[in-house]
Amino acid sequence: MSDNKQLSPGFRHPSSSATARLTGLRCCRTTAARALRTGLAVGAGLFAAAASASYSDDPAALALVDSLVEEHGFSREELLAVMDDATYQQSIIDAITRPAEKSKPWYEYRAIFLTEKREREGIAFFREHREALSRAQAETGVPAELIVAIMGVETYYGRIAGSYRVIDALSTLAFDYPRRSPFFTKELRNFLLLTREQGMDPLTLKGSYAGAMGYGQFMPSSFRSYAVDFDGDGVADIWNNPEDAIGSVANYIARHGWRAGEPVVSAATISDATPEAIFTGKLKPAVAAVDLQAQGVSFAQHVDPQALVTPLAFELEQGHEYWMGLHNFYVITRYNHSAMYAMSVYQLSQRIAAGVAG
Ligand SMILES: [Ca+2]
Repeated sequence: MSDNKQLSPGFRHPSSSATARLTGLRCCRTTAARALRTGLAVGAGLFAAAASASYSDDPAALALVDSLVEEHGFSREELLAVMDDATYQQSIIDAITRPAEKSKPWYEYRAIFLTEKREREGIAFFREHREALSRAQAETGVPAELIVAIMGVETYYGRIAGSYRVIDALSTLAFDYPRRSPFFTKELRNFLLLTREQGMDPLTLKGSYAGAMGYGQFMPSSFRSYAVDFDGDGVADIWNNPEDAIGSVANYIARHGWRAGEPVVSAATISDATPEAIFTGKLKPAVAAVDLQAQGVSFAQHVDPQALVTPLAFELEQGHEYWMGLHNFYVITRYNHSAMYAMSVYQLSQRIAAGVAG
């Protein structure tokens, strides 16, 4: 979730804290576009409407309020107050509609995430939170260094976790971005539910322009499914409490099927006889290792011949490097649906583990 245009848990669209922070123009909170939307952009009325652009008079927002009142027993007055405070942000629309960057080749992508600085900060984070990380690993089987690496790639270990109010991000995208309105309306609903469940103020929580929150950039639906109160104080605070963030990321990975002790990838070489068609671009392992061996693929590590793998070709400045992704590699892509994302996280995790041990 950075300028790599990747996704937050549960988020299926380009998003990223890093992208959000690159586009954090806060000058235009209320704009002519919002005024146009409200149908008041006539003469001086444009500025009057722009100055008070909230969502308490928006029919779709009112429909959401109705359903939360009816189905979940919310106070209508309280929800209307929230919607009145929720503010359209043109910069959020600008960020989500920005043309997707040309996807970077691996050698450029890894240069963003596999840096000495990120490695150094990861080692420090690991040492500082060793107790919580060990406990999370013991309870879930997810390696401590993997938990740290995910937070490192997502938010620089919680340091850069987004500066938009979540209520503004989700309201703007739910009610003023028709193409993704159903998705973001569902996330806004989950956000209002989770803040009530956790006793949090929906008007103060911060996140990315797409509403991804905290150290691990959870979308609200992911929060409600996977966030945990890992220090036992009664609240799952993935924004300010690294212990809760650690437990939550571990739980997310565990619940997506992590198999403790199994490898993630094997380096591989191919032969002249290996058909290019084995590189399907699919993330889910679907071919038995033994069948790939029959097509000239050699595995650098021992892999169960019957294990399903997915062949991966990563572009270097010259040529490619080849990897065979195993089940646990696929599990990492459940956090963010990209092979380069999963490989960056994995390789960062290995560097952090080596640094902590060394
Ligand atoms: Ca807690």
